[in-house]
Amino acid sequence: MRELEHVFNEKFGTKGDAAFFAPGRVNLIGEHTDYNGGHVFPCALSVGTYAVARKRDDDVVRLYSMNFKDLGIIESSLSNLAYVDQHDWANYPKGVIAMFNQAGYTITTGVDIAFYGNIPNGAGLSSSASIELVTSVVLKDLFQLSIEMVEMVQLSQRAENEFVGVNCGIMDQFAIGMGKRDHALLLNCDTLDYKETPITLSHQSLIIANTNKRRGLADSKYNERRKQCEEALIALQKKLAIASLGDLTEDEFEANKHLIQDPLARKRARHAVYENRRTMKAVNYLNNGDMESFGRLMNESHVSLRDDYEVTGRELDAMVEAAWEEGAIGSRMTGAGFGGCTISIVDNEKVDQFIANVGELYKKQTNLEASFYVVEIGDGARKMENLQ
Ligand code: NG1
Ligand code: MG
Repeated sequence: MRELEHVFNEKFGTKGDAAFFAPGRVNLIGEHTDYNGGHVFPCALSVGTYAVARKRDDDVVRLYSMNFKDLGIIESSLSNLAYVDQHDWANYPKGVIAMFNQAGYTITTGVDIAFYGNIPNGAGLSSSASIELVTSVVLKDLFQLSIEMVEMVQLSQRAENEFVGVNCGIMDQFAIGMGKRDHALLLNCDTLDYKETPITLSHQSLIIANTNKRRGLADSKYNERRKQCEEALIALQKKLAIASLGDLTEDEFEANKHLIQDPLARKRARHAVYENRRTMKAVNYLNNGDMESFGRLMNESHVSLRDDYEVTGRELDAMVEAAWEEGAIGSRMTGAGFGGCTISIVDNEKVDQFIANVGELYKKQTNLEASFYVVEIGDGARKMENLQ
């Protein structure tokens, strides 16, 4: 943080007004359900993106990231905040400023913002949504906007959908905006109703394992899965008055699945329906202190993502199988899939051995080096302090 303040002074030649933070996120269960109107169960992490920012008196927007030093300061003007390919990461904060303006939260002058993130990049822990939300809290504070966090979450998602062009659901931005220390959020992605659920990890640890397999064609496959689910929904709507796959119970699905002609679309929809219900059940178990059953449903989630949704791949499967072998209470891929990370719940006394053995087993299977993080669940996006 102090280093970021220093970098701000050095790059922009003056002190920042204030410092801000937004976490990364990890999803415990409920995968590929957000855009299907189902439930997700993510939590905010203690790692994330820091920002130091200053309001300017002209209309210049200058953005700098310590994580992308090579790109230097990226300069735009408020009157011309278009997406620019070479601006790379800076399109996220630019998009947020543009969406605030579009929604009538007028950003009256330019800003200087310096960023530093300690989320492992491209691992599916949502560094992009973290940048979006930290930018949102910067704007709210510097321009004294009267805007609720939920709306900042929605504007951040729109920045990603409409400005950057990634057709993501609401989960990442919601978890990062609304997260609460030592809690996960059971979120209904249709209504945005949510419940903060305490995660009491007195005897267990949450471990993220990065496969260090790049996600490759993730975006196009992500959009393909979305399309197949939409197709399935339209077929079911011929008979059922439902708004999303999240509205169906398993039994209703089984009784009507013949309406979905394409066997692939049927499989994708089956995952979406069962995963949504599984998520609700899993959180019930957790509320009753039954971590074992919660873990078992995490495992079932992975199997469904592997066999029905087909978004895991060799690396994620190898990591999860190694975790199961090493006695994880539960282990599954997390995020979009095709690479990226897994999340496991492990007994405290096994953690060191778990990391060593899973790393070794994984390497044997894939020839890749895994990275491990023992996770702390932190608070959502916020202002940290005034600097003037
Ligand atoms: P990640 O792994 O952060 O790309 C993606 C979507 C989420 C959600 C999950 C699958 C983006 C930015 N986010 O997560 O909205 O659909 O996949 O559950 O694409
Ligand atoms: Mg992302």
